[in-house]
Amino acid sequence: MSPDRTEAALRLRRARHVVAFTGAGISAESGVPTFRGPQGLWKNYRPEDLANPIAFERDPELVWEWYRWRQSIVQGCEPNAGHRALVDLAGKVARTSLITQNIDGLHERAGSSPVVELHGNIWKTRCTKEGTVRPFQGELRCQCGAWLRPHIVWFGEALDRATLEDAFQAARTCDVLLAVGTSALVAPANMLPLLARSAGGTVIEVNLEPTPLTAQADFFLKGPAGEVLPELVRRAFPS
Ligand code: BJW
Repeated sequence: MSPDRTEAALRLRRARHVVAFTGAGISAESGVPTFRGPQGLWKNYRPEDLANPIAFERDPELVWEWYRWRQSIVQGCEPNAGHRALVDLAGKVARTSLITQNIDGLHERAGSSPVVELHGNIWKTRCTKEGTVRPFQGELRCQCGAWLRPHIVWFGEALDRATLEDAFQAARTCDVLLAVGTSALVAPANMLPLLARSAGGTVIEVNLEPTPLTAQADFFLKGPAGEVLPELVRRAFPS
């Protein structure tokens, strides 16, 4: 392990409150496509055509077709060693907060609880008229007759205020924030590592490549989350 990794592991070991802030990259090794980059979902689909409320108003069936296709991908995927390392970590630190931008539900399936889902969940629907949130059960219309939509935060939509405030508070008060597999491009979620850093917390970034966050992170651990995270947790808490 490089000196950087040793020092990062030491900070993790000393931490009393750790925030794990994850993005699409942590699920990539499970087979869930990321959004941006050469293999990204949005190489083939323009987000502005599908992931926004106007697109849904224009053509709900087309948007649902895209989400049903993505559900079918996620359904065939299993949590990987990166997800599991965060479950292990939670058993070793006094307090952990798992905050994800992912909508795939793989953290829960790995055994993490609670999981703060900033951008919603692909397995939930919301009635466009009544606002009721329910598990997805195949139907696209509510009993009231209105369209159900994926319970996902699209571009231009506000994140749930209380959820976001709790996430900000966790970032402000943590000793270490692990930013894993996110391009750190999408606001307001990308503010979390910066809040942690400006409140005196240590920011450890895990990614295949540098991001706009890298220059501000204390540590940049380059590599796949499914390898870097288990190694980091093992190093911080040797049994
Ligand atoms: C690995 C790896 C491995 C790979 N190991 N690493 C101009 C116009 C319009 C809007 C805006 C604008 N400028 C700013 C905005 C705001 C906008 C925004 O930030 N846009 C930016 C793109 C510029 N934000 C919003 O619109 C948000 N809402 C908002 O601001 O509301 C304001 C408001 C306030 C009050 C009232 C009303 C409104 C909402 C954002 C919602 C984001 N939703 C999405 C799509 C959901 C739909 C869907 O899934 O179908 O959520 S966007 C998409 O990006 C998705 C993700 O959660 C999010 C973040 O992506 P993430 O996770 O970082 O993935 P990638 O693919 O970008 O990166 C993967 C990374 O992993 C890479 O770095 C790889 O290297 C790495 N990696 N394999 C480790 N194995």
